[in-house]
Order: sequence, then C-alpha cells, then structure tokens
Amino acid sequence: MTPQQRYLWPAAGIVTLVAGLLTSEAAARLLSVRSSPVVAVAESVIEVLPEAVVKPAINLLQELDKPFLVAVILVALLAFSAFVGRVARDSGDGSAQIGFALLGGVGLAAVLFRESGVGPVIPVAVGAITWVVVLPVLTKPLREGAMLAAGAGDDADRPLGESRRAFLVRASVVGGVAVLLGLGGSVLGAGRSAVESARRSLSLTGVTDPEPPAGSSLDVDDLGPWQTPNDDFYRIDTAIAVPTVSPDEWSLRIHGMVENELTLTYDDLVSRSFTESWVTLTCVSNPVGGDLIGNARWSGVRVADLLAEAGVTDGADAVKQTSSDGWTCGTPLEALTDERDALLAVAMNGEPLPIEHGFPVRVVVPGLYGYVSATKWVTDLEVTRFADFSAYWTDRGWAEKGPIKLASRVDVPRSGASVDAGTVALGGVAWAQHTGIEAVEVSVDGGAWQACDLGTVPSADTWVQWSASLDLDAGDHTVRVRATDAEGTVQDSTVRDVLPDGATGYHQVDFTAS
Ligand SMILES: Nc1nc2c(c(=O)[nH]1)N[C@H]1C(S)=C(S)[C@@H](COP(=O)(O)O)O[C@H]1N2
Ligand SMILES: [Mo]
Repeated sequence: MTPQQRYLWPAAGIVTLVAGLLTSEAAARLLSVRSSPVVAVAESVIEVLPEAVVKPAINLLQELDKPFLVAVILVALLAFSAFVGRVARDSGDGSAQIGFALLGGVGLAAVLFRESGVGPVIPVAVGAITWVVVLPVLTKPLREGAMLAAGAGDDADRPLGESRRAFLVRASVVGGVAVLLGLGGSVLGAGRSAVESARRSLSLTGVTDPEPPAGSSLDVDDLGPWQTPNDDFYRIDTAIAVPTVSPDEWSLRIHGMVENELTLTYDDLVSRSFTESWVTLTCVSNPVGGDLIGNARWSGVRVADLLAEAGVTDGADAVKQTSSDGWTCGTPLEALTDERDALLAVAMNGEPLPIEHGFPVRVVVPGLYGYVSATKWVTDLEVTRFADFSAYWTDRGWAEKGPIKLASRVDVPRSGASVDAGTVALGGVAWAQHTGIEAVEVSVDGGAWQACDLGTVPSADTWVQWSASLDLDAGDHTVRVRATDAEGTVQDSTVRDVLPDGATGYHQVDFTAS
C-alpha cells in the first residue's frame, strides 16, 4: 500500500463525519431545535460528570467551558472517524458503518437526555443516515483501486492514482453538498436567532411575576408543581419548523361579520392594559391519564374587548382563527365574548411567550380544548358562522365544538411503583376548566369512594391538585380516581377514545405495597 492509500482511508472517515455533522446541523437549524447534537452531547457531558470535576473545570475555563468541551468533542470525533476509516479498509464498510451508527447512538442518548419529543431526534437521525450512506460512496474508489493495484504488479501506481482522483472527486462533491446544506440551514435558522433575540430584549409593562396561590401545590412527594414551567409545558402543533414571527412584522386582522374591521400591530396590542390569569390548557388528544395538559399564568388583552370594538354583527356564532403558518380553528363566538378571560396572550408565566408556544401572540380560551381555541402565532380572526367554514382538525374528523371534559389523573404512586405498606400517599390532578372542581374521590381495589383533600385554586379555569393518605396492607393494589365538578356532575366512567371530542373514563394505577 502506498502512503497515499494509507492517508486516504482515514480521510474518507473524516469527510464522512463532517458531512454528517453538517447535514445534522442543517436539520437542527431548519427545525429550530434548541441545540445541535454536538452541543447536546457537550451539555449532557457537563450534566453527567461529577460536580467535583465540572466545578474546577468551569472555574478554570470561565465562560469558555462549553465551547472548550465542544472543541474537545470535535477533536475526539475527528480521531474516531479517522479510525473508522481504517476500520473500513481492514474489516469492510459494514464494520465502519456500525462504528458510525454507534456514534449516532451516543448522540441520540445525549439529545434524549436533555430534550423530549421527535423534533430533537431528527437531526441526529439525519446525521447518522448521512454517515452510513456517504461512507461506502467514498471508500468504493479506494477499495477498487487497491484491488486493481494488487493485480497490477509493477504498474500498481496507475490504478492507485486513478482511485485517488476518483476519491477526491467524490469527497469534494460530498463535502460541497454538505457545506451548502449547512449554509442553507444557517441562513434559514438565522431567522430564528433574530426572533429569539427580539424576544429576549422585550420588556412588557403590565406583565407581572406569577405567584401561584398559597396551597395550590400539595405536599405529596413526586407530585409535580401546580404551575407548569414553560420548559415542561406540553407542546402540540402541526408545524415541522416552528414559525418564527418577529413582533415588528406581526399584525392581527379582525374582520368578517364586524362593523369596523381592525388591524393591530404588536405595539398596538401591548400598549393596552393586560389581563393576567391562570388557565390550564389541555389537548383533546390527551388520553385518560395522559400528560398533554399544563397550567400557566397568561398575560394579554381580552379578545372580548377587541371584538366589542370591532362591533360584531347579528347572526355570527363563530370566529375562525388563522395562524401565520396557515393552521386554522373555529371557536364559538360566545366563548370569546362572555365574561371569561379569553386572551390574546403575549406572556406565559411572566415571560414573553416562548417561540414554541406561539410567540409573539397566541389565543388562550379557558374551558376549550386547544384544537378549537388556542391558536399560536395567531394573525387573523374572522367573525363568521360555523355553517360557513371548516378548520384544520374538523376537516380531519374531530368535532366542531371542543369543550374540555371533566377529568382526573393519579400521579402518585406511578403505575408499577413499589411503596412501603402502611400509610400510603396518593396524589394527582383534576380539571373541569371554566366549571371548576368540587370534589375528588379515590377507590382502592374496587372499594368505596373516599373523599380527597384539594389544593387551593384562584378560579374555575385551572386544574386542582388532590391528595389522600390511606392505610394499605402489603400486596398489589389498584387505585382509581374520579372528580365531581362545581355543577355536581360526576365524571363519566364510560371509556371513550380521544377522537372525536376527547377521552372519558377513570384513570387507574396499579402499584405494589411491601
Ligand atoms: N398555529 C397553531 N396553533 C395551535 C396548534 C397548531 O397546530 N398550530 N395546535 C393547537 C393544539 S391542538 C393545542 S392542544 C395547543 C397546544 O398549545 P401548546 O403547544 O402551547 O401546549 O395549541 C393549539 N394551537
Ligand atoms: Mo390539541
């Protein structure tokens, strides 16, 4: 083997690595995933390393700890990929591809360690697929060259020279395409950074720090907080890339069956006085016991006031809402004009809306599932009649009206948990937004329903935490929960699927006491 061949194999590994890093970076930018896979690995390393190591290192490197770690990881990746290039020569492409797949596995673990959902996984998958596909493309000319050279005796230089040229052509094409994709991703991703920094520099007068009411979170181990932090708030939307709308370019048109059509800019909106209220948002796709629900303090302008200014004309019964990305929903006019605080929200838990949750402006309507009310990145409200339009999810078989159904959930103990026999703490949440929860009861092992303690809530628009403490013998147990709303209606035990208008049935958890 000539010296040329010796360095070309590791080079094939390195070009493959770089191509995959660039495509994965492009995917991360395009999807507006918070951090690229390499940064995710660095962040996970910081979290996983014992504090004894991290603290002095951070002190030593000051602010540079993350870039430094990213650099170390990149060097390690280069060394690893050069090695994998050699593996391709000695043991074939299959073994080398396994090497890259393992690397992808590490990236995947790091990303899942920090974020959930499919969004952040896609860039890692894109990178790993690039690696597996590109490697044989680059090694093919090298392998052919080596074989021809082996049979060519004294003329070995010719096939080697040709294979080297073929390799360089392929490497340049692969590298060029990857760089273009990377650049494309950054250009498109730059929109996100600009909006992110516009968001950070906003200071909204009238948005106060949220103070959860005393007694809203009950003291039960492992029961989550009553207020859901923005980072933990469930996210549901049809957007593959999150819409990035800057406050400067945002405007809202209110039109249709109104006397005066209105168009509001962001400045128009935030110069009005804000209403701040706690509202628990829920998704119609939340199964019994599911976690597509979260409770936040929203600040914004009452939709009812704007509709009053626009002057709704007789005969209208709906508002068709449209977002900047073309998603639509239909909301009963009444829910937007009655005494409840349906809001054009600009802040969530005291901060400008996170981009994922609809920045700069979204709608929040107490008592209605998100798919008929909670338009993120909202830009258009058309006052109309249900008979005259259909919307994104109603076109796909979901019900036209989506009032949130009375429901409850057991959070503690978790399903399958082992607890100490004796006094066992139970806890969870119950909700009937805009009606309110009157009582929550649990039944253990099919026994009598027993009343639970309830947390304090500021209004009927939020979930309520419940707790109970029961004496249980050693053995397997089942706990079921049911709620009663403020109108005296007991939760429906009929098991129904989420389609077309929300699940019903009692949540049940099995656990063992010992
Ligand atoms: N623009 C837009 N807004 C949307 C959606 C969407 O797909 N696009 N999904 C809705 C649904 S189904 C729900 S449950 C809520 C979820 O809001 P969240 O992601 O802030 O929790 O947003 C609603 N608003
Ligand atoms: Mo939803």
